[in-house]
Amino acid sequence: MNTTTTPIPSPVLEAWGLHDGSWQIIPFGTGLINHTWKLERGNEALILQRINHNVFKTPHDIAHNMTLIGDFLQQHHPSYHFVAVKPTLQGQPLFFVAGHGYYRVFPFVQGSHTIDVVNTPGQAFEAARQFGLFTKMLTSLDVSKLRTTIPGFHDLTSRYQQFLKALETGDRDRRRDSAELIQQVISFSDIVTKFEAIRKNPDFKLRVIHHDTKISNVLFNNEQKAVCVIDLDTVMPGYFISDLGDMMRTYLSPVSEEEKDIEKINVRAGFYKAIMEGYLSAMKPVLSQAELDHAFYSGQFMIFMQAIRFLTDHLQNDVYYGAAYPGHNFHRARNQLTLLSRLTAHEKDWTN
Ligand code: GN1
Ligand code: MG
Repeated sequence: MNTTTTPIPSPVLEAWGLHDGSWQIIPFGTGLINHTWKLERGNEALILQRINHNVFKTPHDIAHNMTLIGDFLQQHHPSYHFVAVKPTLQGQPLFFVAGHGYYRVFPFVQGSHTIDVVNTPGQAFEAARQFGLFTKMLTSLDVSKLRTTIPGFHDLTSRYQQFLKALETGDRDRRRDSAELIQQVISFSDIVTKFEAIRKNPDFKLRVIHHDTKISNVLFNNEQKAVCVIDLDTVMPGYFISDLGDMMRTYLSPVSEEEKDIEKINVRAGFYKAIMEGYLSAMKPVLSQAELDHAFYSGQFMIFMQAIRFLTDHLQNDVYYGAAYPGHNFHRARNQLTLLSRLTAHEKDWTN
């Protein structure tokens, strides 16, 4: 869990020559996994991040992927604004401090801003188009050259197995108190069966997928146009359903996964349309018919997987996501299962 009080060891600032006291250091962003700070001096700005080593066990694989993608884009799409890391004074992409972990620095893209909540269909369209363009531009990059930064990250089958295991081994009281949510998860298990079919279907291509397409991972300019995507740690081979689906998961409802009042959760039809139009404006030429036929399913896939991840973590005493209040991951899971039901209610209208 991201806390804002974590100090930055001085060798880190020294590694990039940022230790002369002239930089103002401010905790930044809302990510759950890594720690992020913004460094400001006059009109200069940088982003410093500590990579969560429990989650990303091989940070050099992230650096490898970023170099591969950065070089490919530089060669084939030089006008794309790829945010490459700023190397240390020694020319390294990462800096390791024993007992603290791996750090890296990015330039802050001047004139850009991020948003935390999708308020208009135009924002959804812009973001979806950028995530689509990202994958499309990288279509001819050999995905087998990319390293897997989190094994099994969006493997729904294995996530479901972890959930079933937590039903046996998780905290006894939490299992009892979660009985209703557990039943809801089980009632949606055909989403796993469909995923298994996708994995066996040769018409589903492994592509360069972002795997975390929340709106705060898109940089917007002052004209409210999306410029590029960021937070590339989970970029690795995957299926398009991960990216399209995570946008449905995070843009459709006016309230986020943090909302405890499930009455406020709602699927906004205009935003569904905007996500689809934005994503397909980039990706339609490269998707197969079988992939296109699973556009709606992608939302169910991602919302279900996130519900399982939150509920599994709750049953396992919040070891992965942490909890800012008792029952935090229970409420997040309940939120996601509500969203899944509300999306599924549109299944007949939105699939053809
Ligand atoms: C984590 O750290 P953050 O917020 O970018 C998680 C995503 C989840 C998300 C849920 C590496 O992303 O998969 O969808 O929380 N990232 C990892 O808010 O587990
Ligand atoms: Mg992320």
